[in-house]
Amino acid sequence: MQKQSAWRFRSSSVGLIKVEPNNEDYSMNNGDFENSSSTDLLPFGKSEEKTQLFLKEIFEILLKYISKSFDRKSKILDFHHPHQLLEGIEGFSLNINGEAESLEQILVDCRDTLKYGVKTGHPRFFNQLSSGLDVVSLAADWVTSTANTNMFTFEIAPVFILMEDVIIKRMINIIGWENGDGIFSPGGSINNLYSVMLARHKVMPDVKHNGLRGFQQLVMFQSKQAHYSNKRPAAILGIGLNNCIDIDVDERGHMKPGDLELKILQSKLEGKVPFYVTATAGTTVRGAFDEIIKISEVCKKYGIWLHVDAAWGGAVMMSQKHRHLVAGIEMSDSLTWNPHKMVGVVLQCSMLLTKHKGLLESCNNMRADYLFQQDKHYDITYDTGDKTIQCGRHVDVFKLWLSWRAKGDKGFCHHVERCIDLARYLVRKIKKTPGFQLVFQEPEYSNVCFWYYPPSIRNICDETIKNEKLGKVAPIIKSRMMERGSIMIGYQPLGSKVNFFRCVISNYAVNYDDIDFMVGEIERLGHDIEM
Ligand code: ABU
Repeated sequence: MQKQSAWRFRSSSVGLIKVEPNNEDYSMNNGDFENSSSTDLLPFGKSEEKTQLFLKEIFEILLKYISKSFDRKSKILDFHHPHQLLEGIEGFSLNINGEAESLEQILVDCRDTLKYGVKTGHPRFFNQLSSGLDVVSLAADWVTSTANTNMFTFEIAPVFILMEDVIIKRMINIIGWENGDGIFSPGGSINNLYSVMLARHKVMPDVKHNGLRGFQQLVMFQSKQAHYSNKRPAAILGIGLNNCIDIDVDERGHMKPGDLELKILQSKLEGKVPFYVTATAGTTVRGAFDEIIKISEVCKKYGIWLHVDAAWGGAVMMSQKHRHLVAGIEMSDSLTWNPHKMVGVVLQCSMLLTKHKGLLESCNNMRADYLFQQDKHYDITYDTGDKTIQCGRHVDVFKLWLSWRAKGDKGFCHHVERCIDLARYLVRKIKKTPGFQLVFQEPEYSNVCFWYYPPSIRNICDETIKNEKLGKVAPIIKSRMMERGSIMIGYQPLGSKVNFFRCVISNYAVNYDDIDFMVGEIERLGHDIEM
């Protein structure tokens, strides 16, 4: 369906000016997008003006969306079921029918795409570890996309490659390693995979050329509450999920070092080679921090690689007040950190860091001589693409670099401390609000896990029946949240705990009123649930 754009632009001696649709100049100077197509834009149409008008219109759409994202009166989402979106709503069609559409339609498509999406920057979006809409890193993403380059060589991305080097060196310093290396990749799961590859390459470098046949069976370990991506490398790398051993956690959700040592010894008795342990800094559901010092002592005793999955919790390194949560992090061999989570850099921005300089290169290099020529006229150590498992690699560093420039260490520190303060406020609120119950008493980070008991189940004496009913409450409230579009919070079971809400605070736009609103809204949406 064709729709009209709200604003037009025309050129003048002072540049492009915005013209309202009924302005008399409009018909003469508008972009006439209805009768234009992509071939009227650069480089085809030789029309710099048309290109500018089109992009200004896109910019207007984005500005409106950004304002709405921060507006508490606007809905977080306008929920529709998959079949409704596929069938088309108010003319919004997902079909690719092979025809070239007008630029007017392209603008409408952009507007509709945002309209039916989720405003993850909204201050009442608590659904994921990554939330918020950081304006500086958003600007960086626009700059990055405009540069549209690739991170494999200094030759085509000189500034971004050096920025990556600068950021990696700064992180090595913050962690407390003497030396090291790192890479940005598409997310924490890939970086956890990298770390297993490095650990295996260190202990069995010949696997790279000869494959696994003839080598002893490797075994790796992580806590029962570690992120699932810590296990997937076992499947990908031929280690096998059965050789990926879960370690028990204590009542705070911390991996038990004693159980780790026991299971390492068991694997050795079976003739296997324990080679890799993941400690988690900020577990996905409850935000627990494994005790790195104790785990590193076990790893050191048996010569095992220690990886810290700090994708979520690594941001505490920016705060003197909370850094104690990752005490001993300098004893790790590698670390994953996602600035797109707690410090709010726009997606995606994730890095793998290791203290073993040169290992990424020797593990992954393929020496493709069409790309990584050894006889270039500049320092080819900056052709970092051969350290990765990718070829093409998106520029993710600039979002973090620019954000750090704009906010400084202090800005990141405030971000983490504010989110943790808000979470503690929510804990206090839950403790004193009837019908709410914390799943875990004293959260370490900004994850707050809780149940809501509707009045109809509060007085049930049989705990089994009560629990069974309780497990159905969160999914019902979640569906109502999404239909109303007022708030979003995730839920899940964990071990023997039935479905509970996990509120995560990582958005700097959240304030104390939003926390009050969340508790009130859950009550409004759930008080009448009868089972
Ligand atoms: N990479 C894990 C993120 C999952 C979450 O937002 O809960």
